[in-house]
Amino acid sequence: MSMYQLKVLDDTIVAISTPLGSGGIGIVRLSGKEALNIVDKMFITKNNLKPSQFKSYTVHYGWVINPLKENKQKSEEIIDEVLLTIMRTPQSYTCEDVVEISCHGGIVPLRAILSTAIDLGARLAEPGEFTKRAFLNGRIDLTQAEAVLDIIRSKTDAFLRVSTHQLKGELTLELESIREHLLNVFTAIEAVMNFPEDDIDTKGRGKLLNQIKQALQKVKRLLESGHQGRILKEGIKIVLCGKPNVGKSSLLNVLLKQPRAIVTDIAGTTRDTIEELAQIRGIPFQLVDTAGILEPRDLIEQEAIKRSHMVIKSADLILLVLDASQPISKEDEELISKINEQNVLVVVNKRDLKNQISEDEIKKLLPKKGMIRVSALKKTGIDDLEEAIVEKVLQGESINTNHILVSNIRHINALKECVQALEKTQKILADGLVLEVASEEIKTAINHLDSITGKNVDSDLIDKIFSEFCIGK
Ligand SMILES: Nc1nc2c(ncn2[C@@H]2O[C@H](COP(=O)(O)OP(=O)(O)OP(=O)(O)O)[C@@H](O)[C@H]2O)c(=O)[nH]1
Ligand SMILES: [Mg+2]
Repeated sequence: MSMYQLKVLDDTIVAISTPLGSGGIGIVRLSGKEALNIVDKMFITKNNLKPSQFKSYTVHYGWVINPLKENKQKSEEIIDEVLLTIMRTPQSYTCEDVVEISCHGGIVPLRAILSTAIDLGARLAEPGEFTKRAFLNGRIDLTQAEAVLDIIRSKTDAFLRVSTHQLKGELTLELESIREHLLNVFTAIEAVMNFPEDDIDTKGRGKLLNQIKQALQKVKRLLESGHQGRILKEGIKIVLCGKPNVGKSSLLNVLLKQPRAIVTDIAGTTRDTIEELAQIRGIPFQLVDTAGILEPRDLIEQEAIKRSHMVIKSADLILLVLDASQPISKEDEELISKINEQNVLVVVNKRDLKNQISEDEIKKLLPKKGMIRVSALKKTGIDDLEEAIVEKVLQGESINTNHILVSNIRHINALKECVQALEKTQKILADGLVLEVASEEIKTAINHLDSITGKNVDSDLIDKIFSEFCIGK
């Protein structure tokens, strides 16, 4: 057990756990040894029972009072009418005694209850401190704590599903099974090292190699899922670019299913970049419309061009919009040369008009980029466009949210390190080199796995992870 886990958790924390604003219900949550004693002093019921007498998992109706206000009539001490939920240690969110006070969801009652609890000896919780206690008390591991944050922040149903799997501990289970595998190899090598007289022969090394290979495959599979996991978590930035008047803004509106950007037949309608979030087949997208202007006529247009260039560079996927009713021009080609290195999907718009652009031309100018014909005006070809976008983003794979998907960059980095260490081990064993070095590498690989679950991380990292949470969680 690290120093960190030995840190005493003997103070009692309190926080407002619901968003600050008006709502039907607001919740103040307390956790710690003194939680029940503190609430005893600030809660009254008709039958005069005290919260410390209540059974776990029971709910009680009553009033929160401020016992510290002196010389007031009893009615004036009352802060709010509340329901009290009791969850006793160890079966609670934090594993400690937890009391939730559900009051009316307004800033004033919430703050008054909070400050009364603080006056009675509770300490204002740090961001994520309830979840941190659940981790330090061993109820959840780090991947599960991180899943809590992912659930709160998830932008799509698909990512919510991924996160709930992680919260249930499925990633942990997989990591544990890999760890066990490696531990077996480690023990086998250590045994040989301790009894050098029965040094392993080629056959023995082969067996160990095989086990390392299996573990490596599992780690790599997890790592590969990181691509999809990241997409579901972070979303994809799609930038619409093209000459003026080709229909970029019209297309943005169609994809958003709402008339967000101004559309006119005047070239240079869009000047500022316009950004909106959209969900296409469960994947979160940030759609960005840009100005089509090529030759600035004034300062505003100059700035517009600068902004377009900037977002184009940061795009995960560019939709290059062309106007089917006009032959490809020098301006189009100029633009193409600027984005050719990036991930591009060609969208030939205005397919309702007489076509002037052939597939061969596009293939020559933008080899292997993919092309789709649509009409933003008539809203045709949009399904195919959405499919092509998803295909481009997922590179032909489909997302299965019922599998373990690694989505956290911290996990991905640790898995990469683990792969490196295992590949080194493989090489050492295959080349018949010193076993000591191999066992060191396996230890390194195991340590990286342990850093994911939180078995082996330093306290600074833990503090950093939980500081990203909101207060009250
Ligand atoms: N016939 C036809 N017209 C379209 C289509 N899509 C857009 N338009 C028209 O083309 C004109 C320009 O559309 P916008 O969406 O403003 O074009 P843009 O690319 O955003 O132009 P800038 O903002 O100036 O760069 C408008 O008159 C649209 O109605 C289409 O699929 N078919
Ligand atoms: Mg526009």
